[in-house]
Amino acid sequence: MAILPILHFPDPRLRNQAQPVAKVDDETRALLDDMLETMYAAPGIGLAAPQVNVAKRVIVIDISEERNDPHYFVNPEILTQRGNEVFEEGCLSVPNIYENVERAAWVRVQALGRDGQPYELEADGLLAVCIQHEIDHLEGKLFVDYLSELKRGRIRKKMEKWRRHTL
Ligand code: GNR
Ligand code: NI
Repeated sequence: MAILPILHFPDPRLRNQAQPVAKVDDETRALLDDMLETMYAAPGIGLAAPQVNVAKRVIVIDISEERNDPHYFVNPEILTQRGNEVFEEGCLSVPNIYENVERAAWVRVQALGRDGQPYELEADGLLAVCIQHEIDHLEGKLFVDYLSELKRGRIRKKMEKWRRHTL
């Protein structure tokens, strides 16, 4: 197990399209385990592989208070979505920034689990938000892309300043 370094906006590597995983093997499971450890340490409620510089369609999520209910998503696809809901989002790749984003209120998602078996999951509330946020990362999309050009520019400036002070 290992804690992996997280890329930060505006790193261009966050903009790459992630590639499907051909087979859930021991290497994939090692990635899932490292991502989960990295997410818990951050701490965050979700993490997508591109955030740790791995261009694969792999996501981990745990929205539980107790941090003992991990969800693993390999090659996730949203099958159905319904409704709209605004939620204040943050992102481990855009630290200290929180902004409202509108997404589907309910999703049905299909993915492979840690064992490589396909499964489906229905989600609303925070889990639905998080699934959509993480799948966006696989497309090279960040929550700041839903904001105005002006806001995104301000966030980019803040991030560059934060980087100079903390890294
Ligand atoms: O830890 C996280 N919290 C969060 C809060 C509201 C909406 C989305 C998220 S995901 C984020 C972790 C992260 O950046 N995942 O990509
Ligand atoms: Ni994120």
